[in-house]
Amino acid sequence: MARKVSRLGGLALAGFLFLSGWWPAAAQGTVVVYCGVQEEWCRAAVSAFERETGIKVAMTRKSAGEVYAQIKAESANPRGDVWWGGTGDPHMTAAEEELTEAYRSPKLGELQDWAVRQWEQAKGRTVGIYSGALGFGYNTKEVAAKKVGEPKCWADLLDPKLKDEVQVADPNSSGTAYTLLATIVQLMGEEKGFEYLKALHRNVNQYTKSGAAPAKAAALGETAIGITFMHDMVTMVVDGAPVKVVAPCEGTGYEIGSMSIVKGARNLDNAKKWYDWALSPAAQEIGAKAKNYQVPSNRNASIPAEAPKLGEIKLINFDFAKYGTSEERRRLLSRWDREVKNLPK
Ligand code: S7P
Repeated sequence: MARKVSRLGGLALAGFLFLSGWWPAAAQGTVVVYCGVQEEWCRAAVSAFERETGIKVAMTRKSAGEVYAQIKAESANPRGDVWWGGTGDPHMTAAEEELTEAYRSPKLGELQDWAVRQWEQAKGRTVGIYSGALGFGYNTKEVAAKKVGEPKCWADLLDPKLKDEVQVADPNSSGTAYTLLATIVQLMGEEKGFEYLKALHRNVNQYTKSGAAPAKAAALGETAIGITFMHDMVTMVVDGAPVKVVAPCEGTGYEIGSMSIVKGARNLDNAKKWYDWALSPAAQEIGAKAKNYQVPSNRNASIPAEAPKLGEIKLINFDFAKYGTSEERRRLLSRWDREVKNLPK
């Protein structure tokens, strides 16, 4: 009798641990996802995956540079299984530092060339899941009130009338802002590029942690101009904000949003299931339903009508291999910290 009671107690305890999420991950069939896209898309993807596979997902949303730093800090005792989304450069850096696992998905053959190139350059440790161009957006009412012409070029953001009216993220935490840094250096050359960034600093009201925050601030009129990926500004337009999206006239950089499996992932099989699923057309089409308008990497996924047309934007020949290396990333970020971030205005 006593043994029966204690067995029932054990079952009750197991049930409680299962329901409260304390059951060991492998036994419960879970996967830990570090998500780099916008929260709404992260949540929509998690619900769809859980519904379709029955695998429970523990998800945290963070900016690209933050996920990279977290995976590096946890490398002796990995906690995450998959890093899904976020700009490709820190995924490339993590690949070079062997913080992530090589994997050939059966879906690889369905992907656009740029997505496969990312996988090849990273020796299979990361893969492209979407693409999008960098640009800026402005609040039409705020810009009109400042009596400046409609900004069309990077150069226009230096107008002294825009003092404290431009917002962009900090490239240490944000993949968007690191893309800006690498874009300006490639577009103008490093010395002229840093001169530009120093001049821009005079007009910057805040370096935010997350890359998309300036889009929300521009939509609310908290800043006249926000530098973000163009698709993040499009989301504001779709929501009815008085925002105009600009592809800078001098040309601009772009991202290959990426996905990697964490080296030493505790739930490796489920991580691979997420990875294969995330490369499928249906999974990639969830982005647009959550008002995220990147270009998906699966050739069979439909491109959202709202997505900025990459073929019509003057894109630079972005050197993802170079700007994704640890050395270049460290060097550029420390130069930016030294010469730009703390510059008095
Ligand atoms: O909002 C979507 C998106 O712009 O976010 C990712 C990117 O890493 C931005 O976040 P952070 O700048 O905060 O890192 C992009 O990959 C993606 O297109």
